Amino acid sequence: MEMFLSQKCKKFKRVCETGRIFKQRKVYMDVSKTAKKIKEMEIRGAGDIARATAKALKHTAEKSNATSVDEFKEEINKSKKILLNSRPTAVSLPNSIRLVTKNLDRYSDIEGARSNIIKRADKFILRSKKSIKNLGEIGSNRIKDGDTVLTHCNSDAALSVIKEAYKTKKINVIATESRPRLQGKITARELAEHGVPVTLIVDSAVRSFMKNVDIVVVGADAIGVNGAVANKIGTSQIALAANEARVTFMVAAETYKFSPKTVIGEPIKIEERSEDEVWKDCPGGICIKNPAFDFTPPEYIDLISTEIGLISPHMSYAILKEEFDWSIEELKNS
Ligand code: RUB
Repeated sequence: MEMFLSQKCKKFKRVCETGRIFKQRKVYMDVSKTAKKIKEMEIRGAGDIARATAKALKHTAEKSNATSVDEFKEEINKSKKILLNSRPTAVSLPNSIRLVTKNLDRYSDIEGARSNIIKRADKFILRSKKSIKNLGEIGSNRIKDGDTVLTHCNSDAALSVIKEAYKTKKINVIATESRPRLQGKITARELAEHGVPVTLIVDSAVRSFMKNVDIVVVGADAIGVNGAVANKIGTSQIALAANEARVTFMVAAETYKFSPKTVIGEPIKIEERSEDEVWKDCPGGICIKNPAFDFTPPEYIDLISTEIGLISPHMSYAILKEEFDWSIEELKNS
């Protein structure tokens, strides 16, 4: 009889364990879906990537069936890893994780840890949206009535500056196509729907048009401690053409686009995407390179419009110090 009971007990335990693993897998399934969407660019643009990341961590916390705080922390850490592997250049992704999971180690009970993640994720998403609005208002003051603005790719931050300027000034926008994924078409459509006069040009036409441009406004995926800006491939060529024509070059970026790890010498990684994006049925014997981003050196950047004001790229260290309260030791170990 005793043996029979212990066998039943073991079976019951196995069923419970399988159920727990299944529920755990379900938690990761949601995070994996978000990571896949980011990788395949269904979710794209550094700000959207950051907000989707915060939302995915919030869902992990909400859905967790962990039975101990250590198990909960393990689930969050695993979710972090899945998300981190999705796209390498947008520093907004690790920054969003850093801000949402901050202080997690301090919690010794599941409910405390859970509500900390949920609150922080909501706060980050709200703050991110407010930042875009604020930097738009600030940056728009640099656009004058009658200006022609050139923008590249599709950036919510850059569009916020442009749309804010359009509220009170007559402006024209030139949007570049942004090969190979053609995000410039999203920008052109969005501006046209907003009523802003917009002209779409191919990327190679930038220098020809630069003589008609008053100000360039682009977004950022990451900004290094030296003030260099990583943004959609082609941005640095536009900066070069703007510099030659003495046209103001402004970057619109929330402060969570600054990269803390560059302070300790970690380089910003430029994502290399599939060659299929450039030429799907490419014949043999041809090598295709498809870097998604490039670096614009600080010398070519006049201003960065952030939610806490207009800054010179040379102020990057100060922004990093103010935004993220880290020590060098912490950065080395994170
Ligand atoms: C998008 C891109 C955008 C920045 C900033 O590249 O380079 O300029 O991400 O965007 P991709 P936002 O399409 O490859 O993601 O201001 O929306 O954060």
